[in-house]
Amino acid sequence: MDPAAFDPPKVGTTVTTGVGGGGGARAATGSGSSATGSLPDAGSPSSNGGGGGSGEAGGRADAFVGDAIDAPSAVVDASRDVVSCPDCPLRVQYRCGDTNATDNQFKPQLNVVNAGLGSVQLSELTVRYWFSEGTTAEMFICDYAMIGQTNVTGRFEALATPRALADHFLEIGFLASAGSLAGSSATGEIQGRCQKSDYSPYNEADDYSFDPSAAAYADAPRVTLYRQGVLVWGTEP
Ligand SMILES: [Ca+2]
Ligand SMILES: [Ca+2]
Repeated sequence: MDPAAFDPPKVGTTVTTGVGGGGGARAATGSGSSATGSLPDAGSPSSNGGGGGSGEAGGRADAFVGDAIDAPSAVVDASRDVVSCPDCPLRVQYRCGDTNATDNQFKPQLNVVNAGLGSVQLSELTVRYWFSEGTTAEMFICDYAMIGQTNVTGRFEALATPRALADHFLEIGFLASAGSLAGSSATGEIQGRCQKSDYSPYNEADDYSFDPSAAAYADAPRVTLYRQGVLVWGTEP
């Protein structure tokens, strides 16, 4: 491989100390990324904006009951009624990039879909992948993104009160340079990788968002999506 062509994998890395950690990396504007992907096989949204009845409304009905929630940083947008919205115009698809639940990394791979007609600034959107893991500092690396890996940020946050199957989340965000996500389009693949600063192993078997059966991109309500901080897709733990 031509070393000059090697794209350093550390670009876009954010290291945090576990609690409330640092902000997203402010990397330089990315490598000639096109605006949005054209949705290859990743469950393309229908052009009429319909969600095809994903049948998740029932499964998500328990979203907002149950254990005491510690000062949620996002609230439900009542005007959107996301709990019963099977055709939410914004949603997250997930593929498990690493099914080994006990090695020293986890690799959520994501595709953010806008099945609506209007465009959305990607910088308004954040994605949370929920997991349980102690206090060791962690690193996020964006291995690849169709929209340009340097446009993707990642940070970790510890929950003040752990929830079922989660005491942290990885929050993926987008720099303004990521541009907008047009209607009836998607970001295309975003390949994340997370490791602890000491490279010690994870136990992913008890992680809320981990789904080793997700061999292909599919709607993933356990990976939550926010627009300007408001939950618009999925169910928090
Ligand atoms: Ca793993
Ligand atoms: Ca865990």
